[in-house]
Amino acid sequence: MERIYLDNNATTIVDPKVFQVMEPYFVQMYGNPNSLHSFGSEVKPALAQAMEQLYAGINASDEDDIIVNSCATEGNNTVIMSAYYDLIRNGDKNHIITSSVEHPAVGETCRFLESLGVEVTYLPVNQEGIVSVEDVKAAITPRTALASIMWANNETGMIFPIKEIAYACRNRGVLFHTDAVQAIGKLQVNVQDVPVDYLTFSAHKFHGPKGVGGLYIREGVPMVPLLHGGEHMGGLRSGTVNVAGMVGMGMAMELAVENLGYEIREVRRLRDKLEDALLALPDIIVVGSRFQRTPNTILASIRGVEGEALIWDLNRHGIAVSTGSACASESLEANPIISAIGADKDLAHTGVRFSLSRFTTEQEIDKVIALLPKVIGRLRDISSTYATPGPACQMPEPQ
Ligand code: 7TS
Repeated sequence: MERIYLDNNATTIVDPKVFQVMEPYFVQMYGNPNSLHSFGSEVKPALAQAMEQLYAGINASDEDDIIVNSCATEGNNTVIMSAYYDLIRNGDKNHIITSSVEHPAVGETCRFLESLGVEVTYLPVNQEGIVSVEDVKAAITPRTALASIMWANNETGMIFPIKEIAYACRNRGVLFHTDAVQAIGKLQVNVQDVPVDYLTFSAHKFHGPKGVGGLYIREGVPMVPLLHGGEHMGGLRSGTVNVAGMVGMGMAMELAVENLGYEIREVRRLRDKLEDALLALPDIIVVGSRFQRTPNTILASIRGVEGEALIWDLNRHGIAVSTGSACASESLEANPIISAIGADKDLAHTGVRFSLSRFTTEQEIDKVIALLPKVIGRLRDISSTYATPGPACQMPEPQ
C-alpha cells in the first residue's frame, strides 16, 4: 500500500541531498574534529561550511553565536535554565513569561522552575490561537528575567507577532527567546530584522537528520551552559560535535532557504486545497486564519469524530496525520490548543492536525480529499454525540 505522510510538524523526511552530504562522515571521515591529526583536521572544513550555512539561514551576524546541540528540547532547556542560573538564582529576578501553548520543551521546563520557586506567567491565546503583544507587555515586571514565546505554533501553525514581542521585551530590558522550530523553512527567519536574544531550531523539522539542533545567541547576551565539559562550541555546549548531523543540518538549512518560495506558494496551495475540501464538509472548523498560519499546517476540529479514531482509520489507509504534538499524544488528554481557544468540551478531543511538506504531492492530497468524506461519515455514523448535538456543543462566537 502506498503511504501518505502528512505529519511533517512531528518530523520530516531527510532530503536525499542532505543524506548525501552526511554519508562520508560515518565510515570514511570519522575523526574527532578536535584531534590534531589528519583524521580530525579533514572534517573541519565541512563543519565550518555547515556553520556558515546556519548563519546565512537566519541572517546571524559574525559576532553572534550559534551553538550546535542535540535538539530543540536541549536548546529550549539551555536558554531557560541559563536565565535561572544567571538572573534568578544569582541575581534579583524571579519571573519568566511564556505562553500556555508552548511545546513541553518550554512549558515543562518552566514548570520545573516553578517547583524551585520561580514565578511563571503562562499567557493565554485568543480564539485564533495567538498570544497578544499587549498581554506580553502587561505581564512584564521589574523582576522579569526572560520571556519565551514560540515563533509559530506546532499544532495550529499560527504565527505569533514575534517582532513586536521582541521589541516590547527589549524596550523593557527583558531577555527574549523564541522557539523557531516550526518557522524554519516555512517562514522567513531573520534575526537582523527581529531582535530576538535567543532562538532555537531543530534539523529534523526541516528535512535534516534527527538528534541535532541549533541555538542562536545574540552577541553580548548572557549564557550559562547546560553541559559543562571539554569546551566544545566555545565552552557554551560541551560534547563532541555530531559531525554528520551538523553537516546535514547545514545543508538542510541552505535548502530550507532555497525552497522557501516553493513552500510559500506550492505547499500553501496544496494545504489550501485540502483545507477547502475539509471545510466543504459539515461541522468542521479549522483553527485560526489561514493567512496567519505557516503554509503547511491545518488543525481541524471535526464535530462528532474522536481525533484518535480518525487517525487510526486514516492509518489503516496508509495516511499519517496526528492529533497534535506526538510528544503529548500518548496521554490521550484533550487537545490543549482546542481547549485554550475556548471551544466547548465536546470539541476538545476532535482535533486532527494535517501537516504537509515540500515532498507532499498533489496526487497525495487528492487521494486524502477523496477518502476523508467516507472515513468521517463512517465515524459520525457510529458516534453517540454527533446525531444529537445539544446547545452546549456550540463553538464560541469570535470576539
Ligand atoms: N518546539 C516545537 C515548537 C516543536 O514543535 C517541537 C517538536 C520541539 C520543540 C521539540 O523538538 P525536538 O528537536 O527536541 O524533538 N514538535 C513535535 C510535534 O509537534 N509533534 O511531534 C513533535
